[in-house]
Amino acid sequence: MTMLDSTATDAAGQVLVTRYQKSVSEYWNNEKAPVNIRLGEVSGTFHHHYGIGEVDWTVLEGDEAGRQERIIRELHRLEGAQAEFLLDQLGPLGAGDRILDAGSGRGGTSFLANLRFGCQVDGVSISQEQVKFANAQAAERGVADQVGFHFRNMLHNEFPADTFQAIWNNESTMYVDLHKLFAEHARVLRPGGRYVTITGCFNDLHGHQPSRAVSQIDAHYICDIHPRSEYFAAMAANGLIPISVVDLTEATIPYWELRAKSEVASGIEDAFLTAYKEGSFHYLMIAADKA
Ligand code: GPP
Ligand code: MG
Repeated sequence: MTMLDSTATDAAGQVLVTRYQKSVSEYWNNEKAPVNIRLGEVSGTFHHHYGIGEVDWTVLEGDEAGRQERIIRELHRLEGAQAEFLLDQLGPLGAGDRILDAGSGRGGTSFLANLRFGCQVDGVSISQEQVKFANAQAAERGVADQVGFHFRNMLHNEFPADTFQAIWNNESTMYVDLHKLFAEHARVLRPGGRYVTITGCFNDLHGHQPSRAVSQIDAHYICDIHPRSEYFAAMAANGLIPISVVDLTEATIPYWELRAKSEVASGIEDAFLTAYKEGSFHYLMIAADKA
């Protein structure tokens, strides 16, 4: 083994601690779903989250040949709207602030954040391929000095305490233990800093197990969707004080209705529509401040 090999192995060993984390990393290293790549190619901003807002259903009208392309553009527009809504919640940020994208995927939300706030953005992902892709994008966009992606674990992110004015998870909390996650976020957030997540969580009003449809979503992504109450319990336990909660469930259903009609549908659309419509699953935005 060369020195380089041993360094790479050691680094990977530190970042990926559990067998579960290794399997999640492997999943995202190999992921090239058209529903993500073709949507990303519309504008060059690649997202790994869903969309919100009213669908322009006229995309279904008109010539058959262009219909699928119009659907893809519309899905991408709704995903962009979701990311912009998340950024709306981050509070006032200046060029001197640092912000963290926990579970940064191919970098979409990070780049939109940098465009809006002009500040330094760090993204962490346990997928080496996603980190490579996102850093290549940063170079291509000419913002590599401001936006950087790291092969790191959001549960031990390796940044010094009190580094960030804002941190977000855009649909990435379902891969980790919330108590560990929020303890780590609280460590690196500056006092008064803002935390925001948009997430799917199961409705534990009537029980502590996820519904069949939610379990199907878990199996599809190899994730572990948390109950709604756990977000607030884990925030409270870690000095993160909620300031705003928005139920986006109604706002995301049209995205899924349209996605189900797309040639890039992945097969998970019916599970989301069932879960949302039967009330066993919510799409929530939660914002909190660090005490
Ligand atoms: C979005 O990623 C989904 C996840 C990261 C995990 C599950 C999220 C929940 C809210 C339950 P994606 O854009 O890669 O998914 P897809 O390929 O289905 O578009
Ligand atoms: Mg997607």
